[in-house]
Amino acid sequence: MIEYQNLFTRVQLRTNSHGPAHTGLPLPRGDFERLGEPWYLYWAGKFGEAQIGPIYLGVLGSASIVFGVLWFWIVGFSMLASVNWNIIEMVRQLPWLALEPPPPEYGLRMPPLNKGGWWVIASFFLLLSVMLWWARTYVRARALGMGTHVAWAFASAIWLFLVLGLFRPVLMGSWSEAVPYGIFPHLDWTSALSIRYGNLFYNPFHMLSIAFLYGSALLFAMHGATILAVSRYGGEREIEQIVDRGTASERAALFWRWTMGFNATMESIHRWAWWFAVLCTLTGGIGILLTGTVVDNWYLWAVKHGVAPAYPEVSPVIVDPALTQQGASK
Ligand code: 07D
Repeated sequence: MIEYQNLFTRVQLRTNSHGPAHTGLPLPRGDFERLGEPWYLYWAGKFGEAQIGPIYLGVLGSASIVFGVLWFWIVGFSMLASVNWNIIEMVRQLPWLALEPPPPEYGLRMPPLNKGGWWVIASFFLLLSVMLWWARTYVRARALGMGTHVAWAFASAIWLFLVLGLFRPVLMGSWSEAVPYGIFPHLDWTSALSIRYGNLFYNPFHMLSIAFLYGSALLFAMHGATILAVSRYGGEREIEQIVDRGTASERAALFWRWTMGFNATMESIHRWAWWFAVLCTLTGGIGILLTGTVVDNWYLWAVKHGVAPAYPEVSPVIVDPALTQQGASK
């Protein structure tokens, strides 16, 4: 029986010795030209397709990159300024450096540049960049006659991004609630938010988000492993699987039916994957939006709703810190 080979013996398609490389489908009227002569990279061919380019940039892509670079520059130069413009120190301390949002006293007003003003400006540019990139995923999919599933999945991630940096700070009445730009500082922010609001583990939407995160990893592993396991029968070659039904996808399905009594189909596995990924950030965004706006202490919320047991009353009764004198003055 013929067995397909993969990875180590993969034939890398190179058309330049046989004619011009395929640049893709004709573009709709009004579109720009694709940029760049296609070229080939052997190692890219190990990870994906060996052909690099051409790329379509267009108005949305170009504008998104310009605003993204502006955001990156503002964050980078702010970090450099914070170490007295010393490049060596910037490299040494990079994981600890940050561009922080304004302090609480400014609320939602525009603070001086070095008191969070740069953070506001940088965030505005990042917002533009991300939204333009989203529009690009939508428009490019349409130009290819595709569905817009990638754009809507991306929109779910953008929902969490907007909750973290825009919707929740606005509802809380302060930019200081938003996430700082920086490697460890943004991690410290998550930790501080969790502690301030009574441990995010008790937030049911954080629980759901984790279930979908872990579920996505599990599904991805199962699907990836299944397809690789039948690639010796050409399982990863989608066209052959459609036009020449044979042993690969049927065998993959049978494996799961034998193993767990039920199997996904070639189509449904991708719907499962899409929903798990989308629901991770969708539920996550709901959880963060409720934190501090509707629920002030997730542990006490969980005790109240019978999710968590109360500590035995061997020590003084636990009072919501936000309701104490010290909490109220914060
Ligand atoms: C963040 C948003 C989309 C991003 C976009 C990209 C740019 C530009 C830059 C190229 C990822 C914008 C573009 C920025 C790019 C360049 C240069 C998506 C994001 C559109 N947690 N936790 C989650 C776990 C704890 C906390 C989600 C596990 C503690 C907070 C996820 C554990 C504390 C928040 C998750 C754990 C805490 C979360 C994120 C274990 C303190 C959130 C899902 C085992 C550390 C976020 C509801 C995601 C959320 C979130 C997992 C523990 C705090 C499921 C496994 C108890 C504050 N946590 N967590 O896809 O949604 O993020 O919460 O301990 O905000 Mg958590």
